[in-house]
Amino acid sequence: MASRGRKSKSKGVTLTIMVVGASGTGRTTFVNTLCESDVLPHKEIPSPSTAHIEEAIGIKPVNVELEEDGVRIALTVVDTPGFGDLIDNTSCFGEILGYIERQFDEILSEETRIKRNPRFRDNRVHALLYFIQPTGHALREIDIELMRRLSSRVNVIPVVGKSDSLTPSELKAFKKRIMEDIEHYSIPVFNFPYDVEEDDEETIVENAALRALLPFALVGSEEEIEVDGEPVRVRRYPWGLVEVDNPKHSDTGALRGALLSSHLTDLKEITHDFLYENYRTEKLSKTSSSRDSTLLPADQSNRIKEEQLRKEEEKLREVELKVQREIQERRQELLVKEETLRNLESRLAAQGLQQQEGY
Ligand SMILES: Nc1nc2c(ncn2[C@@H]2O[C@H](COP(=O)(O)OP(=O)(O)O)[C@@H](O)[C@H]2O)c(=O)[nH]1
Ligand SMILES: [Mg+2]
Repeated sequence: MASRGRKSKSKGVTLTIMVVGASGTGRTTFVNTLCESDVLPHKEIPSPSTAHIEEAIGIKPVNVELEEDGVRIALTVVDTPGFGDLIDNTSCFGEILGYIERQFDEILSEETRIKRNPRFRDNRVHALLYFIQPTGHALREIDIELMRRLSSRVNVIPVVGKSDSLTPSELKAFKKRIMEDIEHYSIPVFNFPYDVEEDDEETIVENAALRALLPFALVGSEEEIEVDGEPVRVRRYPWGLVEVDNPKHSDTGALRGALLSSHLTDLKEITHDFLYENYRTEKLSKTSSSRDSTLLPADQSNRIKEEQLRKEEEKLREVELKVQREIQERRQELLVKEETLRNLESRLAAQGLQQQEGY
């Protein structure tokens, strides 16, 4: 996408982010770090007697007002039950995908209403942060499967949670393996798409730099200390401090900037123009076969090409509908004329009969 997310300064924008991943990967802490306040509570460590409760709690979005670069952002954060908390992870996954699709369904039904509901809220999820455990190994099969399935419905951004558990060289190798897997399995994650021919130099450089950081190495903390009179969010260890916003320590600041500022508009546009549009087409065409063979482009630039193709197709469809409508109108006119003719004929015939009888 070409445009950078410069939005009008005063009006404010909305954004919805979802966090998904194994339990204990630092999702809740990250959300509180991003929002710079404790918006999400930490749940108790699940025990066999409480494990069933989380299932009943389900997915609850939380709203928070933020300001980034002078732009007011009404941020909605959707925390999800962690994989591994429950014995059956498929129900957990179904709940997450179900939530995302339900927001699409709501737009779909709102769009088809004759009278719009002025209080309608668009709750579509614009970015899903998929938390990978900092194992230093490779992606697990479940991560590959879940990211792949979620990618056709939402912008998936892979992140490594609690990345301070790995040394810089371990982290570098881990990131590399993860991206190799993502490429190998053609998982269409959000990769800061750009077009070398169409986009301006600044966008290309910025997007390429963010792409090179994938998966973002995150560090979260709920503790702030003062350094030279400035608040700094840190994790405190006997051997030193990890500063959340220090680019030498983590990619947390880079991800925040991308989500809340530079790529906010891109994420929303791709959600509406591509992901939602695909869902709508599938839903409306109702061909069950199209469901599993959903377009899963290996690269974001394919998404854009597909989007253009889709628009062409839509135009063609419109022309076809228009022609059909015209044919239908002509047909109606013809029917009316035929009817008039028949009436005239029968009247003439009746007159002829009367005249014959008159003689
Ligand atoms: N080392 C490290 N630990 C973290 C980080 N973020 C969270 N934690 C700790 O990991 C544990 C689980 O974090 P939590 O945010 O509740 O994970 P969630 O289950 O994914 O929501 C807590 O003890 C956190 O203090 C991090 O960036 N680095
Ligand atoms: Mg949590």
